[in-house]
Amino acid sequence: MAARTLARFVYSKVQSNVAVRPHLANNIKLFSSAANPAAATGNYEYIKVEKAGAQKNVAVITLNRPKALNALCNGLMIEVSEALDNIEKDATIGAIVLTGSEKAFAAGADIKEMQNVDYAQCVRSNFLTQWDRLARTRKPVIAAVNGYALGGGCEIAMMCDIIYAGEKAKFGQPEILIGTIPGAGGTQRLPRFVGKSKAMEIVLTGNQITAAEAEKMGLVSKVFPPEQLVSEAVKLGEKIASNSPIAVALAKESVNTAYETTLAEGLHFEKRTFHGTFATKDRKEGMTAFIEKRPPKFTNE
Ligand code: CO8
Repeated sequence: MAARTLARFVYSKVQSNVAVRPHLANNIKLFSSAANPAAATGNYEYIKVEKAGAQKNVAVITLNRPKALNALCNGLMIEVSEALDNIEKDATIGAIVLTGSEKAFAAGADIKEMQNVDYAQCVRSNFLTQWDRLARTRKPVIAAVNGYALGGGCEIAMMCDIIYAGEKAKFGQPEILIGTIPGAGGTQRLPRFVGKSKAMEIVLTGNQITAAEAEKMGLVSKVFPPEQLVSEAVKLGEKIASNSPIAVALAKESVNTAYETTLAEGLHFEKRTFHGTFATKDRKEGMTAFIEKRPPKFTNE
């Protein structure tokens, strides 16, 4: 594919979300409306978006490209980015669950889409950079991984804040088996989560690891029977969403800062951020509610 053809392909994918599927724009608008209880039902091609939980305050994004085991084609990743943009704007949503099917969370980037791309095209089009949108999400994201989370699938799970897995989940970075290397964090996030030796083994062999192994390594926080996984992830999302959204956003930012700074800088950032919570009404309300022995009423102020 010539560079211009690739650029046109990417451009046309973006345009197709607006022009060919005008209903999407309508859904985006609806999704932002707290007044409409059915608003979360997005009409996408490769994903489903719903509101879940007793108070419908958890957004569930389900990757839905079953014939390709949720391979992460460009169109799918654009839809995930659009859904995240809408969810971030929706004040009724306090947490996000990202999941796939029982067979596959995602079997990686779409190999068929990448097969004939060359280096110059990758550089010129900044190939697959939109994947970073997930890592930049300010609301907490829980990955609920059933089945395969391979290559880009494992990498997008690691872009989430918490990973829950089904008992039959399989994680891996098999890029080495197809002549390339991980390109969305596999060589960077994985060693930070599981240590160098285990990360090297996974990346250099392409071997898959089980949910139990992933939990033991600290990649996954809990493992559930496959059919309970999404509801457990939603329960976790509900628990997080019951807290002050400002405090949740600051806590997430502070934990993520641990990966980017020295200990001294990180501790300073944490301390100043902690001090900053004393400028919020939610901090006052939380402590007052504790002393008055009643549940807090957070207002996100
Ligand atoms: N891309 C495209 N199609 C895929 C992919 C994929 N990654 N994985 C599966 N499929 C398709 C198959 O081609 C097949 O389609 P068809 O029926 O048309 O032939 C269909 O899904 C079903 O797959 P299988 O028949 O292979 O199913 P199995 O149950 O036999 O095997 C596996 C399941 C083990 C998951 C197998 O499909 C597999 O090994 N898939 C590829 C896994 C892989 O190598 N992933 C890494 C891809 S590279 C990558 O992710 C790099 C990320 C870089 C991101 C950079 C961002 C900046």
